[in-house]
Amino acid sequence: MSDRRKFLKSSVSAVSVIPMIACKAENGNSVLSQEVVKPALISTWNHGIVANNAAWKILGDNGKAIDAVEAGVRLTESDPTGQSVGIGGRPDMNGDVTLDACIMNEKGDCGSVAYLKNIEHPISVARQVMEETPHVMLVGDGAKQFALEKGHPEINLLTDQSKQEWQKWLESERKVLPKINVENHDTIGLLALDSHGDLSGACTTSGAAWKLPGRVGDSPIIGAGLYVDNEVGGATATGWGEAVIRAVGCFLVVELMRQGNSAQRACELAVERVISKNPDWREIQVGFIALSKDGNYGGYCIQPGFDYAVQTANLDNQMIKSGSRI
Ligand code: SD4
Repeated sequence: MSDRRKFLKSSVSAVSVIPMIACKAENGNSVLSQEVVKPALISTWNHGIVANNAAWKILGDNGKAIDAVEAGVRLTESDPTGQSVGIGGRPDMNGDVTLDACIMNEKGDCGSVAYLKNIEHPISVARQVMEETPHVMLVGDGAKQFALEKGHPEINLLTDQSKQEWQKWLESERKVLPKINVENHDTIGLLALDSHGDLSGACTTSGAAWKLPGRVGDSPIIGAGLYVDNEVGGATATGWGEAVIRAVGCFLVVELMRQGNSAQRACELAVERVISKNPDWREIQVGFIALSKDGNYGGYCIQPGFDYAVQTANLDNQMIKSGSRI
């Protein structure tokens, strides 16, 4: 994978390659915007490259953003080497792998599952909740029953590697708060703008390693781990979910874009909000990525180490090192 990774300097985004045009923000201020770049994709961490490749095939065929984001993150869910998503995810303190996921389309419809066990593709279950039920969120046994009824097979998600790490943790001082950052946080969040100009997003994770049984993070919470507004843009989060929930992080990023901030600036301001709401911010990682309606993108985080994958009509699929507060 690493030879496919091409790092760009932090905060360099489509802004540098797209002609800028002046326009008015909702608050009446003059802001710089840019021509629409579509299709466009942005996703968290280095598994984003593979997810983007799958999503791009759909977008390149004039497919829909919602199909692209689901197809992209399903690959990550199936990869046993990714220890924070789907199969191979690190378990909770009892040794159970529990999955959280949510999805949102261009109409503002959303679906979510949390604390889901033994199902390979929580993102597809979340989409079925969105499209085939009157509800937004199913959790635990109910979510699993729904998934089984929809034909998802029951499988073991705990790989030998994650089991061994868990057993090692049991013999250690058993800290609930896991190590931060790339060592332990690699939820996939994927945002897409399709050739029709529509936005969608998906987010899926096994959550924090060694968490208390029953713990649910930000990733399946609409507005916290993911938010999409087709008039403005979308955002998704990674890192210590408790801190993201406290700031309703992704809704905040989208609202900041609505107020005229670029995707990059909105992520930076949202990280500042997280910092202001979490006195322990130096000990945790939180990162946001965002994609605006015009294909402008950005990302920002607290700790160095976060990177994200971007592919647009003007840019080959590549890793970008996120700017960080520390
Ligand atoms: C959580 N936000 O459950 C997720 C974990 C994560 O990258 O993002 N890992 O808190």
